Amino acid sequence: MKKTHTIRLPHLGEGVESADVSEILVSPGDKINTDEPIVVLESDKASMEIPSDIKGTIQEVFIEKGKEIIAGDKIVSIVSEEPTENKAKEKEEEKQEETKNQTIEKHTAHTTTKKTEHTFRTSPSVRKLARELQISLSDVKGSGKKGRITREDLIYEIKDRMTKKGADREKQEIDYSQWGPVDFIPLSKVKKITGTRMESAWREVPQVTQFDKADISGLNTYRKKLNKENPTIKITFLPFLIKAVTKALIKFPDLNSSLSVDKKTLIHKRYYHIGVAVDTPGGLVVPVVKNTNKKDIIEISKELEDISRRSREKQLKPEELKGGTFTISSLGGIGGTYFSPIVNPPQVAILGVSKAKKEPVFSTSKNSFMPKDILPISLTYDHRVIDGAQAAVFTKYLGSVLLEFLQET
Ligand code: CAO
Repeated sequence: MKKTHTIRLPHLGEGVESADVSEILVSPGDKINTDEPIVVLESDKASMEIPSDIKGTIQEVFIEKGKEIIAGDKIVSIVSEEPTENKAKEKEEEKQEETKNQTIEKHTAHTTTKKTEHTFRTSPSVRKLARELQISLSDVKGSGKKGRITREDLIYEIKDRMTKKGADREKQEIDYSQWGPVDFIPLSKVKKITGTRMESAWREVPQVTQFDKADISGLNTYRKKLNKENPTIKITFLPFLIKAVTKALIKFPDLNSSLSVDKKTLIHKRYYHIGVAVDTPGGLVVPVVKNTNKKDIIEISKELEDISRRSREKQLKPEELKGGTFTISSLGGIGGTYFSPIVNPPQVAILGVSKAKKEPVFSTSKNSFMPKDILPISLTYDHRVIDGAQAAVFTKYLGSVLLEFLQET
């Protein structure tokens, strides 16, 4: 049986005699559920929503936006679709609680700017459920009008938490000792930091590695000559690589760049600061050799000797680890043929260098194989910025620059 109910403005709390209608959320003909808001009121101390305690269809709206109303005034009439007597009592209790909450809010509104549970827009039943499940409403994203938290929003938050909890459970420590003896080795601070950076670089940067070989026979002869002329310093392959890479970066500025945060702009850097991966007992550190376009092989060699020693002695200043535009990771002193280094964001490329070896290379002019010093190089690049063809052209050009050192001998 259908029944018409009139919703009146309840008593708003101590000291609040009236309120202005700031928003009317329903119109005649609208279907409304219990707990759904009908109107938003603003008093001089607080903003509050008046929910319906009846499920039905709005028949008439008695209030006007901007007008003041007082307790007892008619708000709307609703034609109910089912008997509501049993539920009405329960709803009345919740309504009283809501009014109590609003009163608390009113009292705290001028005393603090911190949001309390009462300041979030939601229905009493959602508020009650959140309280029972010990979920703070500040953690729930409201999808309703003016950020109102609906029952579905709360359920979504609960599901989200349950999924996360499930994932955490999957990550639970495995008891490896069940299969044999184990030792627990705490990671060094540097290793932990490197791990986090590598993880995010791997996740965020779509990276590809281009492998190539460079003939460094001439460079090696020149290096030996320089070493003889400068007996107080040790000149390895690395300073030559730094110089050659710098020349290549000047020619291909995309590789000496960073992507803007909104990923819409490429920032070309017109300075050349090369990071060098140094293996230390505490883990990997990457000090930066600055302005490599303005330094010669001897200056870079001295600087490399100094920073690799201070890296191992943990004597680097934080400034010396910043500002790199490109990185070189050399495992040439150790061995291996090729490896794929990981891009060091916000840089967009990194060069991996492996151990040079004598290899037979066919000479068409001599129509025979000649022994050459061949350096394996691997360029890993951010594929959002650099295309495969660009990377291949870069490594080819780098090879030609390394070959040019032949002319210096
Ligand atoms: N091919 C052949 N020999 C090489 C070479 C190469 N590509 N690179 C270096 N060598 C030789 C050097 O000439 C030197 O030999 P001599 O003593 O006969 O001259 C010897 O190997 C040792 O060199 P080095 O490694 O001490 O010096 P470097 O300038 O080449 O490198 C540094 C310096 C700091 C980069 C290096 O010591 C280092 O720490 N490398 C490890 C970097 C690393 O861990 N990268 C991996 C990052 S990803 O996990």
